[in-house]
Amino acid sequence: MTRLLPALTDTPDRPALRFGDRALTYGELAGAASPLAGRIAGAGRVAVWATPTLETAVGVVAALLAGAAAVPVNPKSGDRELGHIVRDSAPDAVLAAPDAELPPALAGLPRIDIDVPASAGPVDAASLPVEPTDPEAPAFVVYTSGTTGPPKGAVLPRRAVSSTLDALQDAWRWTADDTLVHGLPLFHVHGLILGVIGPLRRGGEVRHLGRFSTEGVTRELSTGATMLFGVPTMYHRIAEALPTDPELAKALSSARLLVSGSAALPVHDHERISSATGQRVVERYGMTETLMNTSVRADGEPRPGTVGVPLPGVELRLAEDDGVTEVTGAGPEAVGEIQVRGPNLFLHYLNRPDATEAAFAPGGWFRTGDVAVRDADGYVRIIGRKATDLIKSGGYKIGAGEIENALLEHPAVKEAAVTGAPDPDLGEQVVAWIVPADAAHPPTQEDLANHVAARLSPHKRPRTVHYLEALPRNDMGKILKRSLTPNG
Ligand code: MCA
Ligand code: AMP
Repeated sequence: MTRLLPALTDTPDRPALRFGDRALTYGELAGAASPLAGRIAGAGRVAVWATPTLETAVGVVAALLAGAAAVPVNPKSGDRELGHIVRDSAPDAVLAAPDAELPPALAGLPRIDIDVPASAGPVDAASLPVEPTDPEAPAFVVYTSGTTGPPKGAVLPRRAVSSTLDALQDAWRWTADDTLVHGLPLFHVHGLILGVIGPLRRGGEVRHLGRFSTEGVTRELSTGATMLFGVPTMYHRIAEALPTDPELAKALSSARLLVSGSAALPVHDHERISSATGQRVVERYGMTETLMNTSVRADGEPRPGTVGVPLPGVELRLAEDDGVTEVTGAGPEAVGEIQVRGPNLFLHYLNRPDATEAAFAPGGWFRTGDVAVRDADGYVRIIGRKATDLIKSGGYKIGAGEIENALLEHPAVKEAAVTGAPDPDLGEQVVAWIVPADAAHPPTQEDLANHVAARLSPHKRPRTVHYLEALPRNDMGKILKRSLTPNG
């Protein structure tokens, strides 16, 4: 495996990318990315200011061509989060759209503008940069939250990217004739690796909505798009809109494949969508560290409430609480932590050998922390997760500890605990429990939300704040999060 994206030179006239009214064929993409790759040749890692734009896609393709690991950065990252990512990943440069204003945390890095000329290319194969031949060479460093501390950078090798995308080709019958539409952010695996590099590896087209809307989905699926990717919040919003939006129902009915992932899609939303459109949403299950593990197959039996079966090449087992004994049998009693092994796995967490070691069980099994059961025919049902301090909100993974630390830096906060609460739209929402420094003058909810958004990211902000006189603690002083219920 050398070329990750053979269509760059094999099918130069076919459409590759469309963001709003700007589009590139494969030839034009090669023409824009190839000189940029030349400019970053020799770099170990490059940060990519990952706005939902054509420039981000071109920048990432250039990094892949140059053999530099791309570190996609959330352009809404607050100063604390961004400072950590820049220090930890130590990129050689930052790639950004020419009109992007970069915050001070990135000011110390050489900036390379991602120029997308109105017409460039095609480029013949011999003139493209020589990509790394080592399948273990890092392709991406993607930051992901843990229960405590700042986010960890998962180092993803080229073979993880190619193997996961090729397994999805098989599971979803994904071809160059597919046009994918989505409005996912481009700084996570879902929107970037699956949602941009996925179609480019197949030689098909991706149309990005800039931001998700049911109108955008309707427009693109009515004008040639064949596949939709989204997080459950997006499918929930679709399900809510369907009863009063016949055009949306018609557009979805015409799609070849609707895929949901990043969190569980409630059965109720599955049912509302299938009764209004005749389509079954296909769920797949993955993780930043493992890329994709399982999926309902396009040619398989849809089974709402499950994430399907292991993808080709992925080994999956359920492990007992000791983390090593395999759970045998099937059915609701055979519960265990999902552990996976295969070419889809990351290499390690950047600068965190301790966390990398803790993430693996003997034999190279990666501990996902997700708890599941299996149907007799192997379909996996995720029923929970081991860590209560991880929250999935809108498909984003959010660590409670990271938000607690940020809240404790607010001068009006004496003590803080963070939990997740069920939310019909976001799946879970971030809830903060605060002991104010001065009970007579507690900080407002808006103040605390802005404080967290400015330091970490807007999606990590608490959506609900409860004020307490003291946090419930056990004799050891540990916060009893299970006692933190609105009526408790
Ligand atoms: C709101 N905003 C603020 C504040 N409040 N900004 C600063 N300070 C504040 N206090 C801004 C936000 O930045 C945003 O701006 C806008 O207001 C709305 O924000 P929010 O309310 O958070 O948006 P939402 O409508 O609730 O978002 C729902 C969503 C989003 C669109 C579904 O959660 C989303 O895109 N989720 C996708 C997550 C994802 O891709 N996960 C993949 C990771 P603006 O309007 O400008 O944006 S998981 C993964 O990759 C694995 C491998 C997997 O399995 O897929
Ligand atoms: P992240 O670390 O942000 O990549 O998120 C990975 C986590 O998202 C997994 O460990 C699961 O908890 C969750 N996840 C992803 N896809 C699904 C799905 N289809 N159903 C349930 N949970 C999912």
